[in-house]
Amino acid sequence: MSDIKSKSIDLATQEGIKKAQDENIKIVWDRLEAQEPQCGFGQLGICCTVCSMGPCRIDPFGEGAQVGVCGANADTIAARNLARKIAVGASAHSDHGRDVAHTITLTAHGHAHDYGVVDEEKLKVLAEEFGIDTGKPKEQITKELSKKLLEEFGKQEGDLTFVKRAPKKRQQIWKKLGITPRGIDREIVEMLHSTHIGVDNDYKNLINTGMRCALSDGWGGSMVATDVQDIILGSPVPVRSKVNLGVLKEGYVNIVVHGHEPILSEMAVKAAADPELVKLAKAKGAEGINLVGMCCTANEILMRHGIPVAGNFLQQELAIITGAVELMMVDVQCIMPALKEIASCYHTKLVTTSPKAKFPGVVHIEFQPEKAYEIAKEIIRFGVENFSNRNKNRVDIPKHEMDLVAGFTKEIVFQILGGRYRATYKPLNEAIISGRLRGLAGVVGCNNAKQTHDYFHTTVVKELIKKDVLVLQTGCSAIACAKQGLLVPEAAIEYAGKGLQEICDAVGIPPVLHLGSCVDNSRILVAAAQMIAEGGLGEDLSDIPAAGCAPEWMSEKAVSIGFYFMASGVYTIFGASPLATLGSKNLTDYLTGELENVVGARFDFCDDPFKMAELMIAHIDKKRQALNLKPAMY
Ligand code: BF8
Repeated sequence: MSDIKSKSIDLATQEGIKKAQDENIKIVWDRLEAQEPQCGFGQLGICCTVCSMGPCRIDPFGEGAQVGVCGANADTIAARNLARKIAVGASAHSDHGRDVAHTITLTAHGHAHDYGVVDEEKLKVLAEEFGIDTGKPKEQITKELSKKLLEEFGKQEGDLTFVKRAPKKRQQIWKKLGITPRGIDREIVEMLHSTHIGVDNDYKNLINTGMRCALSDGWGGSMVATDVQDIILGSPVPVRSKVNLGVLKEGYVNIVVHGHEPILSEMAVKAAADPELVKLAKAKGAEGINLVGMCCTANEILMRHGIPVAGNFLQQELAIITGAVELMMVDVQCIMPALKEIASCYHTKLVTTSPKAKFPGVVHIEFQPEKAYEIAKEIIRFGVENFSNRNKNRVDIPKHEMDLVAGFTKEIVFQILGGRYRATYKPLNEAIISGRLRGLAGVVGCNNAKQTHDYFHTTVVKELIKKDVLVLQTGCSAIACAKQGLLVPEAAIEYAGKGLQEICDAVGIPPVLHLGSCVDNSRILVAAAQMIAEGGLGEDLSDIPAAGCAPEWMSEKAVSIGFYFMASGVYTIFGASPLATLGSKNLTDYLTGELENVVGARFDFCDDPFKMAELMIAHIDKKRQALNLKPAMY
């Protein structure tokens, strides 16, 4: 058990690992062990597979080869490798955004009847931003807006429309550096082109291109995804729910939705409550249908419907290992290839739904927005019919679950904090100005099997709220903290400093606010921009007493997120795995030092969550000083 405790601090996860061991099923931590020692060149970012004269590697000790066959040195190789990660991460978020934009287009033209405009207010706000006359009928606005949204992806001239949401000063910085994002697809293509053999050999220029590519994600693809999802699926409002593997229910047909794009999972939520399917479940001997989420899809349906969350990234295999999951439906991103093998050890049906993400030999029921509800019903029915195949003797669901409150958006957070000012950021700004609130922190990102699961997220967050820093979260990081009871208003009493406690008490919010899935990091960008517009906290995002971190990051999307936060002016720390740049001292020094003079923010790498919180707090205090604010009150 001591070995298990080093893998995760989460009790449900520990029990799941134990069950896997007892049943001799290999899971992510076993596979990591089998990979060790991992490739040192890869870890340092100095292995190059860009062309077939390689693979080349640079000797980090300075004795062997210092350039690849083409002449690329460590700086070029490490920067190119990093740049490719940014491009892939940005492409994942942005392609998600495109699919959502495609769905609203189909809806506007009457081809996707299961969707409609749910948040008309937001539709109009967006339409105005895109220069559409909002006096027209809703249907016409939707048609015109959806066309313009799709055009953002292939835009050949001009900047992305959402760039205007950033403070003027930030826009000027981007312009001066030539990193204002243009078409979303264009930035990703240009980034990839730059990394082809013999194109960009200047590591600083590669990072410039990388920042522009990442900005096209944060202020482009991800922002489109978030805003359009709110329009067609509804904008979240605070909602209570439960989290952790204990949300799986023994007597029920358990369906897990896992992945990222909420277009299908939204329909699955409805289909799971369809009387015909509930009746079928009862006829099969179940008490009903229990739909739960995993990873970012979980965050989406949690935010909008209060659907319970079964877990974060490192728990996906463990959900199946409970023996109680009839069906896991997946779409795109963060779905472990190992799931096929794990599911085959149980009765669980794994179902892929995206033409972009298949497994050989796994049932594929392709999702089409035109037949959304029908397809969702087909998948849920498949799960219900599988209930009779469950082996009751192998069912063991960890009893651990925790309450949480989610559903905060840039509008809701600040409406709530607005108090009598309602819907203005003034009280939030004033709380920071007065020092009752020290500042803000975005704590986001994944789990990583190399780190003790959930420990880094929860430790850094506890340290921050103790020092009166309001924490904004998304992704698997939010799920980690929710499992440890940090996402309920009562957590303020136990964990928050006096100033933050007073605010949480007054308005009834948790000290840690769940803003949604990873594309919803765009909500944090816009909220910060609106704080600048409110006044009193400087002229640029880099002036706000705020910092960001991804304590347990692993995915390329996290790299893109880190880059767009940093390029927006937010000091950002990556957790235990540095960005695989350490093989190039020049590049590492640039990212962690000189960039601050270029773009007003820089990165840090840190493998100690206490130290990470200290660095963030020191940065917040430095920003307070620069604004001539009084020191934090408590
Ligand atoms: O988009 S936090 S492990 S699930 S990449 Fe993946 Fe990381 Fe989780 Fe969501 Ni984000």
